[in-house]
Amino acid sequence: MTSANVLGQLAGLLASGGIEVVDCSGVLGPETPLLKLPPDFAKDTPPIRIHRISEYDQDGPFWAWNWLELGEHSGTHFDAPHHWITGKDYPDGYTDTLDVQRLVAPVNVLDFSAECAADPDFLLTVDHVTAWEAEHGAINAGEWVVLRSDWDKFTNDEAAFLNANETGPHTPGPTPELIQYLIAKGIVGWGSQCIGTDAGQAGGMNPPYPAHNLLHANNRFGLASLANLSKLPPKGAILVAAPLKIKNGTGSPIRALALVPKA
Ligand code: 23J
Ligand code: MN
Repeated sequence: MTSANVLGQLAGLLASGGIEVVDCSGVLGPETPLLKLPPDFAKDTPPIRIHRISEYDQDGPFWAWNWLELGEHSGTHFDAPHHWITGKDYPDGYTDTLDVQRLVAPVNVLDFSAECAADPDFLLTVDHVTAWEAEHGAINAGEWVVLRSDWDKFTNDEAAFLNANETGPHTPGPTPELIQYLIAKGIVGWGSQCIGTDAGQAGGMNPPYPAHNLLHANNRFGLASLANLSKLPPKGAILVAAPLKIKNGTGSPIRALALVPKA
């Protein structure tokens, strides 16, 4: 089958609904949960603001438009390699220089939502993932891997989403060894439904923030605050996760879209 035939079939299935486009982004606005760094770091990402320019009024009689005030790492978003010091030297590690061929890829959806509900500090390990692979099939080079925690159920409640107390944030994420394992497999990137790609307690890991540190050291991508992963199969969907082409950008909000075969 030629690639033209495949795309033609894809077009037909998209039109008929045989392939469903699932929205894996949350709403981006003033209520969107934002990262709060530990107090020893100086600056947080600023509040998201949507400013009206005009709405069919004296400032623009026939048109409505807004301008945005927001950090790159806001809401459902993409981490480019240049985001972390370990990835700073990749010429193709910025939002405007990365290889877009890598942004559209099969996605492995690892459902550990029950474990995350039982323990907000749940850490996904190599043993969890090798067991998952034995059941669902191998994770391959060139694929996305995302942890389904169903954390998007907290998206309308920032305190619940961040789940922080006097010991810091408590949200699930990967172990350093798991990230190393996935990098060795050749994945394009790792995604989470929480505020960042790392666990809430990842500042105390070795290395600190291993998803950030190791993924970006190896020119891989991160995805955060993904939504609706419960609508995706473990394997068989294709994820499109494309950042804005921000000049020298370290990340960007995304409209993450999954192409899912209808059951
Ligand atoms: C800046 C500093 C630390 C972290 C982060 C950003 C993120 O999680 C992010 O959005 O990339 S941990
Ligand atoms: Mn980020």
